[in-house]
Amino acid sequence: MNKETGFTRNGPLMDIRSYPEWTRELVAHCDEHKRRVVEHELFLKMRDGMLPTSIHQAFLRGGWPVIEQFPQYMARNLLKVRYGKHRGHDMARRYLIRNIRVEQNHADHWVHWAAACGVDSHSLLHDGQALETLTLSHWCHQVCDRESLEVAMAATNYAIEGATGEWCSAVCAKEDYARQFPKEKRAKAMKWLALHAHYDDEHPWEALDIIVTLVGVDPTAHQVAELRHAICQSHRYMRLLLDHYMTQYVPDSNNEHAAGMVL
Ligand code: HXD
Ligand code: FE
Repeated sequence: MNKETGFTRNGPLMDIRSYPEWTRELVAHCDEHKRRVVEHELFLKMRDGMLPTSIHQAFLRGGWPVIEQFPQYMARNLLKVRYGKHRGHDMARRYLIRNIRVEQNHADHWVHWAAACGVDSHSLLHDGQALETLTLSHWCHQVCDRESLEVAMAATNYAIEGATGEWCSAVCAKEDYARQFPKEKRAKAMKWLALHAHYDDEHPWEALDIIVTLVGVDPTAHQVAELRHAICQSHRYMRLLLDHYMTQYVPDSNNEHAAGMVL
């Protein structure tokens, strides 16, 4: 590694000022795309407990392929790692192995969330999917299969998990959503959301730290452009999925909007 251009973070993990100037510009640029996901109407309606049942259930089904496959995207990236090759590789190795294990439980929590919303696991696992929602999972496979460790981690662990932490926090910011579930079923139904809603969730920052360590303080314009494209592309595909469901939006006439009402 060229010592002149190598990056070792000195400041706090979750402070953008701990990263080189190019990183700050990248994050600022991509945040605009992330915002259009996090503040999407579907999530606002979900937060307010006003998402029609059919859209709510379709969203849970449509999100499933990415949930199910997420550890596999990470496994593809783990295959790119060479122990001792570079400090960034060693950091990625530790992060990916640890988080593949963590994601094992997340798939179960999503299944429980869907069940609490009236989506049985058979239909979750086997029903056909709209093309507009499959594109996110296809993109994740493509980018993790074909692109470098840093670009693929930027698209998945940074972009998708980063935006997800924020939309989950938004949905959990008020009690309205949780209250739709009967008290005795609430904790189980809310587990996936609650786990991803930690506003201080370190995962995307850890991914960013690894990405910056891999490319260093002085990447080429091409490297930065590739990272920017991968991150924004993930946000665009997330939005495509959300837009697809909201095109079907018609307010429930009898106010039977809530997840709990499905039960
Ligand atoms: C969003 C729909 C528009 C898909 C969300 C994907 C979130 C992936 C989060 C990752 O930690 C995997 C998981 O199951 O928890
Ligand atoms: Fe997760």
